[in-house]
Parts: sequence; structure tokens; C-alpha cells
Amino acid sequence: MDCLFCSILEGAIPSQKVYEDENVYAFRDINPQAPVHVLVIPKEHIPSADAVSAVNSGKVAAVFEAIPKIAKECGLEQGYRVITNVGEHGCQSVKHLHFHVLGGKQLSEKMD
Ligand code: DGP
Repeated sequence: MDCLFCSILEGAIPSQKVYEDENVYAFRDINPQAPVHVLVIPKEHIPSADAVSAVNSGKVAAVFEAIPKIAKECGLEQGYRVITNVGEHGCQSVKHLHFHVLGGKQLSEKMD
């Protein structure tokens, strides 16, 4: 399977690691949209949030258990935003479930 984030997980494409555990990997976004912009992914290939089910939701829970640790590590005590894009209308460009963790400044109230 040709997946950019699987290639990053395999080390075939370099990344700036922020956090890693058995189920989760987090790294700096190549095109940051905020002073802190980290991508948090499950190591298991899940195509998007639309493919989450009872079979793989434990891996998604592991991502959300990691996010507070990542936020603390990145100094986001004043808050942050977690976003996942899904499909064409959601502007998902990489088809491996990932959560954008954005912060380090006052973010806009606008969501779209
Ligand atoms: P999305 O549009 O939600 O699918 O977000 C994909 C993000 O992935 C986008 O913000 C840019 C980032 N990205 C794309 N290619 C690379 C890469 O090779 N390395 C890193 N670190 N980030 C990448």
C-alpha cells in the first residue's frame, strides 16, 4: 500500500518526531498553520475518521490518550485545537487517519 504516513512510520521518509508509543506516532507538520502544528497518527493504517469502528477504535483512543502528553510537551497549557479532515469536502490530503494539534497562539473562532 502506498501511504505517505506509513512511509514516515517505517522511517523511509524523515520526520520530526514529537512523541511515540506502541500505538501512536506524532511529528511536526511540514507546512505549519500555527506556531505549534503536530500531526498525531495511529500506527495502524486507518484511512480516515470515517473508517473508525469497534474493531479499531482502541487505536483511536490511544491517540487521544497521547494528545494531552503531546500538548504538555509542546507547551500548550493555554489551550489548543484538535482537527481531523475527512474526504474531499473535508480537504483530507493524506489518507491515513491523523489529528492536527494546533496551538501556540490565540486561534481563530472560525472553523471553516
Ligand atoms: P490533511 O490535509 O488533513 O490530510 O493534512 C495532511 C497534512 O500532512 C498537511 O497539513 C501537510 C502534512 N504533510 C504532507 N506531507 C508531509 C510530509 O512529508 N511530512 C510531514 N511532516 N507532513 C506532511
